[in-house]
Amino acid sequence: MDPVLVLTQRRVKNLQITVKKPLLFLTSLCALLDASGEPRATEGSASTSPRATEGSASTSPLTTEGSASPPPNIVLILADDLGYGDCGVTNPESKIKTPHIDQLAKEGLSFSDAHSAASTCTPSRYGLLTGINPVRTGVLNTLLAKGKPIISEKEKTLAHLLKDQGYATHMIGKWHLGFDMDGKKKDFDLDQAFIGGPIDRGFDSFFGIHSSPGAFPLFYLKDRKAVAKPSEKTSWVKMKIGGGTATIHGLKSPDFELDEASPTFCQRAVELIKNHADTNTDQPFFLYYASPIPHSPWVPSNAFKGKSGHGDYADFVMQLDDIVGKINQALKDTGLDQNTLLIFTSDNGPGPHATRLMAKKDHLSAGPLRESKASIYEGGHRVPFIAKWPEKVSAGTQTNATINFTDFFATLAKLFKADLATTYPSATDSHSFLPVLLGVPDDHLRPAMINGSYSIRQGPWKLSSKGNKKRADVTKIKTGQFELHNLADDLAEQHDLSEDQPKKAKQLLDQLQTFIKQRSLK
Ligand SMILES: [Ca+2]
Repeated sequence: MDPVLVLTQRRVKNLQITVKKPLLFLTSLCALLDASGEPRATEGSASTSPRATEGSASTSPLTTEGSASPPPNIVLILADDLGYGDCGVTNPESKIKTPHIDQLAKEGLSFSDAHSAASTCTPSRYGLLTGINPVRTGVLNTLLAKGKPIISEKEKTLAHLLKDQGYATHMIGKWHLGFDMDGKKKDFDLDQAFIGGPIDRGFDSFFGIHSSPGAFPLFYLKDRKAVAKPSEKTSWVKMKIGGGTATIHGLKSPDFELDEASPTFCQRAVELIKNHADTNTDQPFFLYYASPIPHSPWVPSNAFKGKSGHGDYADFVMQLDDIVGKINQALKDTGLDQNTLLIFTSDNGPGPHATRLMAKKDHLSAGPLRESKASIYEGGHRVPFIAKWPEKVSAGTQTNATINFTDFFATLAKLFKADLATTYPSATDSHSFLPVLLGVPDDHLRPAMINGSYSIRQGPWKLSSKGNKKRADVTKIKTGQFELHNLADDLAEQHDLSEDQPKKAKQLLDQLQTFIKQRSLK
């Protein structure tokens, strides 16, 4: 029998429950009775690599007796371009102090092998919210400022899933998944409602920006409407590839200042948490907090300028760290923290400019990993990932289980015993890691991960297109054009084993080519 089921059956015998809302109680009970997390093998065949969860799995709260809990609040903090080496929990050699992120790790479970759904903003966020590998549908490039909705109406999001479970669903921060531009205009029509954004993809409320923080025009969106029209000239300094800078000019709304955006978002998140606590409601909430930090432009507010001693980028990371601390503290202050699943992660690896500049300061933004943002190598998509949930997740634990952003959908679905295949069939590439999260002994057999059309990972083995170059047709590429790495021995992807292990290389290439042939592009 599934070990989770054994544990939960033991626990259910001793339930002492105050039922305020029968539906929510039923949901919670169902969640306790089914947390097995069977993988749905569609992205590739299941990995045979044993997963090893370090830490005190045996002391999981699920093993203790007590009363059933209502569904947890869920707060998902997504950093923008924070590297694997930019915080202490994943890089002890980091030159940037991140005490609040490190504290969060002490209060929760830290993943060392977590991956964003892609190595750039838009496809990563698409995969996170939908459970679809962006490669499957051809969402490979990051949107510029404007564009069609990336998430179709048929594709369900985490917000839809949670709304179906009775949650209030909120988003604050950077959307970057497009709006319906009506197919006529190149610019936003600020007099019209912004259709196809968060409010039309499962969220009850939205306050944020349309895409990257430096993408003009700059203005806040509240739900579907612009708060104020961009009418004032402004500029910011952009790093140029190959060195040097360029001043970018554009329009902003009178109420928008680049260095005030993140403090504004943080304040709204804290207020949302406190308001939720004040209403004393049984309705759980989901907050997707998509931070624009530390994506360029690096605009730390005055309180952080100069604080790191390593320049604007490091100062900006420290500001992000402070925001993580403020949100965590708001949950503690309200007492909501005990039954809140608080996730902190980053949408992709560090930006190339940040990586280059910080290296001069003896800081490796990607840590020990090869390359950075936009790369199929580990530096592009292996990200810090911390999960805190005091009632269910053991504090101060670590795991090397392999997870992908796309898996969050199935994990929550499993928590609520929602049937993924029938209720949310669009979440094709989502594989529950709920047992890993709950610290229940389990061989986490995540199927192969495919990244950027040109890389496939199964267990410790990873096959990547040589030189990280995009190919016109991956189905016609020979194994000789790929390199093979064993991440268990070679995390930095320095030793190509494709000639020593031709069968493994061929097997992975076959899997990759099969996936590419069978995918359905938008
Ligand atoms: Ca990003």
